[in-house]
Amino acid sequence: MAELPLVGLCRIDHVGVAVRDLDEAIAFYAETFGLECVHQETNDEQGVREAMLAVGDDPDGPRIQLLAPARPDSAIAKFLDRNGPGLQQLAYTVRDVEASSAALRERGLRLLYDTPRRGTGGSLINFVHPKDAGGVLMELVQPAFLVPLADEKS
Ligand code: V0V
Repeated sequence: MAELPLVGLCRIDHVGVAVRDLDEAIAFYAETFGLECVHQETNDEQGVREAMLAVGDDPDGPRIQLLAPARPDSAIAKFLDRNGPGLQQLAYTVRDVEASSAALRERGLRLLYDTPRRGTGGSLINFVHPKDAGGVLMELVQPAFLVPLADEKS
């Protein structure tokens, strides 16, 4: 039997937490847990305002990602309506999100996007449907430094 291709999960990239109000959540995590916000952006396609929090001193360590809805029809708004604030996703770093997605498709899992979309800080992302990953929304993240520039692709 042919071997399945490697999935290629390298490390935990971040843990995503749905929050109603981003600024309040950033302040809560800073004042209560001493976690510093190291990056903020709005992702229009995903309909989220997000903040990355560093945990400890490792500059490459896993982050906490606070996710607040930027519009009422977004995935985060729907999650908050259904569950309230809390853990929404677990994200893994991969070197090649297309290859990892293909490997998971070969194992019969549903990937949410046919081709990767833009994620935090210029990364490329895709997701495994939570019903195919033991009830966990699993995100694959190819960091920006591993995303080829447009003129390097060919
Ligand atoms: C829904 N379900 C979840 C879930 N969301 N289970 C665990 N964790 C979650 N986050 C369950 C839900 O309770 C239902 O279970 C079932 O899945 C519903 O499935 P569905 O009808 O197919 O889908 P929806 O409409 O509930 O949407 C769920 C998905 C949606 C995962 C398809 O949230 C989505 O497209 N997510 C990907 C995009 C995203 O999350 N963007 C925000 C982060 P029962 O009741 O049937 O048992 S953006 C981001 O992370 C960025 C930018 C980044 O990291 O760079």
